[in-house]
Amino acid sequence: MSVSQALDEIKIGGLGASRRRVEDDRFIRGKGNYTDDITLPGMLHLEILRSPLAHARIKSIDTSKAWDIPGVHLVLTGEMMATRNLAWMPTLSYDTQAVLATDKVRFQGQEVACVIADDPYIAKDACEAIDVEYEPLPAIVNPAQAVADGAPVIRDDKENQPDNVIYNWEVGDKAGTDRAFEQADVVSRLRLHYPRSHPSPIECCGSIADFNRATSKLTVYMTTQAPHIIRAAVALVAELPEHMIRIVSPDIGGGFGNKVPVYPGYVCSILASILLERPVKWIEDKSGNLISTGFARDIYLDGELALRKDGKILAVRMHADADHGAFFSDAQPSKFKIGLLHSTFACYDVPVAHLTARGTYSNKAPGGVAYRCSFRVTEAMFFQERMIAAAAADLGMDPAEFRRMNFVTDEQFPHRTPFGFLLDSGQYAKCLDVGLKAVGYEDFRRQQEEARKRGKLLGLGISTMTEPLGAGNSREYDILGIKMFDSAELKVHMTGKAILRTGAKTQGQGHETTWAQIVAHELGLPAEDVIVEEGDTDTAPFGMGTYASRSTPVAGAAVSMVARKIRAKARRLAAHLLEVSEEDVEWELGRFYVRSSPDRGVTIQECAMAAYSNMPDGMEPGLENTAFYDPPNLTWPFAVYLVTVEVDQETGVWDVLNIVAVDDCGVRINPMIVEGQIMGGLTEAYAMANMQFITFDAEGNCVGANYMDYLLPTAWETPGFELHSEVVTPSPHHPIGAKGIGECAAVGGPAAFVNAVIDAIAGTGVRNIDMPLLPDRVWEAITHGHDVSGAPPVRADD
Ligand code: MCN
Ligand code: CUN
Repeated sequence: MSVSQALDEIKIGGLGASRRRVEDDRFIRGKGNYTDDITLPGMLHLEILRSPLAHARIKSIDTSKAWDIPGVHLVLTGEMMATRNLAWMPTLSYDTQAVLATDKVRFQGQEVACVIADDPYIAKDACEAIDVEYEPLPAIVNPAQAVADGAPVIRDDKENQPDNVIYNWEVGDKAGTDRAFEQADVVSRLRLHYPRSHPSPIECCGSIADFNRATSKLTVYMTTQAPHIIRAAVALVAELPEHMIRIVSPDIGGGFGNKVPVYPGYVCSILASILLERPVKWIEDKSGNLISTGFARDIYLDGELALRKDGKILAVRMHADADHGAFFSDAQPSKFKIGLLHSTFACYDVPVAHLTARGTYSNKAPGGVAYRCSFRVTEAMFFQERMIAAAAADLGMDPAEFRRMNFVTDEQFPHRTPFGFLLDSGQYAKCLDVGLKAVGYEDFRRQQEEARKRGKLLGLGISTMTEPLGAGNSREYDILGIKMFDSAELKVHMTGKAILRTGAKTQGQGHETTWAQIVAHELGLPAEDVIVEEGDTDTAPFGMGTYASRSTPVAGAAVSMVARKIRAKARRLAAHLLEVSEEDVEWELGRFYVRSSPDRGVTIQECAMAAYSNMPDGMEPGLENTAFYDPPNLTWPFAVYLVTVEVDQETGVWDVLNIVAVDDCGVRINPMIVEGQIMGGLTEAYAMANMQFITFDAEGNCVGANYMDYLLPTAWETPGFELHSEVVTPSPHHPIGAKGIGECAAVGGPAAFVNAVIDAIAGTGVRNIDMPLLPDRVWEAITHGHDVSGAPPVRADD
């Protein structure tokens, strides 16, 4: 793009414009329309009774006192759900999940019963009036307990499930990897636990189901990141005809993966509305959200690198033990049981690798994937970068140099990884150079030496990452057999104003702003003339929703493609208006002109008017179209994050001195929004590394299901960031060269913080401290010179 073209684009709010977020007008003024803002005539309220125990047999449930409370309309139990075949529902990972418990409770906070009443307070009181008699069973809170001899079988509801193992899975070349290890000069090993973490968006989950007996239509307003998938799931589970189901995602107050899964509350509100023929609203409270929904991670990683003395990586060997909680309900679209964990080491040129993974049940809320993650890529990159740091230390090599010598080089793209992924493009060494310069690498190393002499601990952590973003393509990715692609529909009105709808669903990412910018880029219409709508299955074209930072790679590409279809028709209209043949018409941003006399031209707006008022003979009127986009490959953004810290030896408290981020996500549609995504991700990364403590004791009690332990950093705690955008490697297969960015900093960030703290205490012999790096853990590591595990169960004195 020439400079004058780029300036023209900025003028109309096109590609590269840091256009202000149009959605913020209503958000900042308190005029958003969230699920809980919606009130329907005659609406009732649903509250859920949750299990206080992690594992127990249900001996009896007495709901009589709850029914007697004035204002109560319905009390639902598992037994009643079972009469409609709804006590259990299928999960997206081909398991089953209890909607309301029947035989047993399997995690603390599990849904046992629910009450529908005139208001939420009556419903809550009535929940407390329900008597449940439990017979406690021993609880399992980690994979080692799950597979121990004599472990109680959590899923005794299932046939052919004699133990707690969900799957054993492997990928890669075992024999080749074994051979490479035999030839290694040095073998470096690391084990760690990536703790449970929780997306905790500001808005909790909720739904309003409204079944209209007269029309037989079910409308559900709900907090979902993927409305069309929910419509398909409701059609299957509730056996309702698909065209009689309308799912509407209004404004969403943050998703972060929390709003991908299907929760029992949604199902109960739908059934209650069908039974009562009135709208039923369920809005989760904060502790309900923290204890029962969408956990992520909880994985034990153990790996080895085979290394040559000079630093070349010869092979990677890795084992993962994933704790999925009581139900295998991963909402991920790949056929790989462990998600995309095997994207690990993708940015390094590793000749051969082998990964094994085992998934187990435990007495915890279901979880595994889904917190700014692209399905375990977060764990993959964390392990990779912690392992790289440990290996560099074992070799006595500079960690930056060690990375550089093992990177996939610019000439190697497209690059096939040993686990089978195909990397599209990147300039890894260049990003690293920008980062090292920005952080003042050499200088910092000198300061660190000097500070150490004075007894002060400074550390620098590097994390580099690449991430497979944009599920699918449809050849390899599907959900319950529905192929992964996405869509956009563009209607250009006669005055040149337009409405764009996509199958994605923004939850704060800014689609209403950025999609209009893509249309502006493709058609030359000012972005402000394009409104964007998502989230209503009755109006939006079919799409798979927003997660895995797939919106830009897939729905965003569909926006480009539909705009190009519109432009192709506009060209025929222009030829007609200019009275020349189509071949003689040239395009520049917003205008067609005659090649031989550039002064003779028509604007895109004139073409729009002609589509309704002056079309050539035989042409179908109107200027509307739809595009479905099936990407040929994932997009692979790259990033380098560098963090410097100071650790206080006396207390184990650590402070961040500096954070430098170099992100290459290809062409940036809106640089300001991209920076916002990176800052948000780094804030979450910092929170996970530093302060977010949520775990389990030996009885399976969830410790930290509150914002006193599971801290959300505010502007006060959050360090400042220095962001760099000078490296741009377009994705070769994306229509505008954009790659995803939404998760990168949350994926790659955590290792930079941990590496910095471990670097600061180098010399103590400590290889690992599990996140969160709470002061007592860091203090213990320094004082006793040993690794500190954060694996549950927590000790009684914690
Ligand atoms: N963008 C851009 N140029 C690029 C890439 C992206 O301008 N090269 C813009 C996009 O147009 C979009 C935003 O950046 O406005 C994020 O785009 P993308 O990377 O495509 O990610 P998605 O829109 O698919 O968002 C999903 C991603 C995920 S999976 C999680 S989890 C997460 C995240 O986004 N949840 C979020 N960021 C979040 N940000 C907010 N505010 N709220 C959430 O719930
Ligand atoms: Cu994995 S969390 Mo986001 O993909 O919705």
